[in-house]
Amino acid sequence: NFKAADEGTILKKFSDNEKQCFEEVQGDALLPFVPAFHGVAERDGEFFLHMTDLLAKFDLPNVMDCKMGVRTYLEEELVRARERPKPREDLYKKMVEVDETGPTPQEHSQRGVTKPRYMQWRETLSSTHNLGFRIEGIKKCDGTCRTDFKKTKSKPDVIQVFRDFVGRDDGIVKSYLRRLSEIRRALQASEFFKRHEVIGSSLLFIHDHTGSAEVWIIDFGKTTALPEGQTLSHAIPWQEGNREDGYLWGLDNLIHTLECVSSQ
Ligand code: 4IP
Ligand code: ADP
Ligand code: MN
Repeated sequence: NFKAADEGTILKKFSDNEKQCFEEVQGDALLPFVPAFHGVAERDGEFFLHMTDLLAKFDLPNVMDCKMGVRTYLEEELVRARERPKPREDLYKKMVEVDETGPTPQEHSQRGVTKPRYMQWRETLSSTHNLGFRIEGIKKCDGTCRTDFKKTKSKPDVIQVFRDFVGRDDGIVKSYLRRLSEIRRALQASEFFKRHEVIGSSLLFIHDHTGSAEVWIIDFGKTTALPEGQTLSHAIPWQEGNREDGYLWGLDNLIHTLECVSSQ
């Protein structure tokens, strides 16, 4: 999905939706927390979004991707699955790999689960449902990569993963917390945030041995504008039809979780 590009930049596989978000965020309060967008680029007949490589300034960075919100799929995916259920074998296999007993007897016999069913299962197994965010992956400075956080659900479990990620460095935690409260303030001032349903977006945590620590808002692939005049609170529970994403509720839980990391 990604390609290296000129010094300090990367290319992400083109999506019209994400391009639109990058354009709408220009001039918004969120701009300082989103990778700089350098337009659309073409390579070998394929289109990409050209953006700043957030890792470029770091020396052997440690990176964590936290997917934000209580819901990780679009309401329209739910409607579609209800009207015309399309059981998928790839999602069934991914489910079985994590938990043999995940699929219902019917899903076992058809060897398929629908997309929202898979996504909801992922949400309740991980911390998405109970905390409003989840750890998707971690890449450490030594090159090791971990994405086996599908069952990391409880707050103590998440604290443990964060503690390992920061190497028990309180200075890093403090910097992360400062940055998160800046992001929180920017979100509350943002017109873009008010008018968009933010689904599947992540906060990218990056730090290195020099003590640099930053958090960035990434991935607008499934962030969608609301109809004219409609806004979201991002903090009240989701009920089908209200399009709430729980982003701010998740951010508050994330901040509180990180506060627990430093206090021990
Ligand atoms: C993946 O599940 C992720 O949720 C993907 O989201 C999602 O793509 C995939 O849906 C789904 O199978 P696992 O993380 O358990 O592998 P992301 O791209 O944010 O990682 P979408 O397109 O919904 O974002 P499919 O339909 O691409 O399989
Ligand atoms: P996807 O839509 O495939 O989920 P993301 O935008 O979430 O793509 O990016 C996937 C991963 O790529 C992130 O977890 C992060 O590690 C890396 N990444 C994304 N954008 C950037 C960026 N601007 N600079 C550096 N790394 C990035
Ligand atoms: Mn993503």
